[in-house]
Amino acid sequence: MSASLTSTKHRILQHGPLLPSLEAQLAHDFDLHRLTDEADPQAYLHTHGGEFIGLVASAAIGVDAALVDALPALRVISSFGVGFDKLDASRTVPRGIAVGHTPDVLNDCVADLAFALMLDVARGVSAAERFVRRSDWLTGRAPLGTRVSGKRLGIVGLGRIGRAIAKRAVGFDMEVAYSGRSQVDGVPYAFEPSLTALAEWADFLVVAVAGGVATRHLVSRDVLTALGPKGFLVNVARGTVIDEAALVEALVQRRIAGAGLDVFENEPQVPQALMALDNVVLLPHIASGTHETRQAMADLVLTNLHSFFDKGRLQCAVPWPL
Ligand code: 8YV
Repeated sequence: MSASLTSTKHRILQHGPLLPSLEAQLAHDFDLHRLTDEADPQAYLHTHGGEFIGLVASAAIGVDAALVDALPALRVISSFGVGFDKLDASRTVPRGIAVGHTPDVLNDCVADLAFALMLDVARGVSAAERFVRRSDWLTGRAPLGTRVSGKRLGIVGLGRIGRAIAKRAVGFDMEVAYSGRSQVDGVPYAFEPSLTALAEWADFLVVAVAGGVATRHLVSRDVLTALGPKGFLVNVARGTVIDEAALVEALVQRRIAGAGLDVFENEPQVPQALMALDNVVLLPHIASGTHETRQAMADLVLTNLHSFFDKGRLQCAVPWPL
C-alpha cells in the first residue's frame, strides 16, 4: 500500500479472526487492535470504543447492534465475505456508517462447490468413498447413483453466484430455470416466479439467494414436498433460507432424494439426525474456501478501507435492500 496511507494510521478495530496475511497487512497499514486479544471485550470497549473510526469484521461473525453502539466514532466497516445478513443495518444506516463487503471475487469458487455438492450427492461420491475405506468393495458393490448431465436445474436466486452456477450447468447440458424477486434481463434461462412450481419442475434445486429476514425459510416444507422423492437440494447460500427441521424430516423419511449442504441454520451445529444418512453430503461452510478466493476477498477488504479513507467511498458497498 502507498506510503501516504501508512502515515495516516487510522485506528481500526478487528472483530473476530481473519486470514493471517490480511491481519498482517491491516496491522501494517493501520493502527489495528484485535478485540479477540482482550480478556474482557465489553470492558475494553467501554473504555476505548470511542477511539475507533474503522471496524474489520466478517460475514461469518457479523456485527451486531451492541458492537456498533459501543463504537460512537465509527465511520466505516469492512467485512470479509459477500453476505451481510449478520451486519446490523438498523444501527449502521441511520448513523451513515459506510459498510463494505467482498462480492464477485468468490462467485466461481462458490459455483464450483455447488456443482461438487450436486455431483457428490447424486452420484454418491462421498458415500462410495466411505464404502471403499470400509473395505466393503471386497464383498459387495456400491449402490447406483443418479445422472446429473442433461437434468433440470432450478436455481433459487439468479444473482452473481446463481448466474455462475447456471453457466456451469450449460456445460452439463442441463435445462436451467430460476426463481427470485424478479425476472433477470438478458439471460437465456426461464423465470419461474413460484418457488414451489420451480421445485416441482426441477431434478436439482440449488439455493443461491442472499440470507436474512426476507428469505428466512423460503425453502419451506411445501417446497420440499414439491421437489419430491426424486429431487435433490443443494444449499451454498445460508442455512436460514431452508426450514431445517422440515429438511431433516424430509431426508430422514426419504421424501426428497438427497441434499448437499454447505451451510446450516445454527453453524457449526449440524443436526444430529443428518450424521448417519448416506443421502446427505455435509460440508463446513467452505464454498469460498480456496487460497485464491480467500486472498482475493482479503485484498478487497483492504481495498474497501483504503478507498474509503483516500477517496471517501468504498469500492464495494453493501447494497442494503430498500
Ligand atoms: C464465509 C460467506 O462466510 O462470503 C460469505 O458471505 O458466507 C463465506 O465466504 C467466509 O467464511 C467469510 O467469513
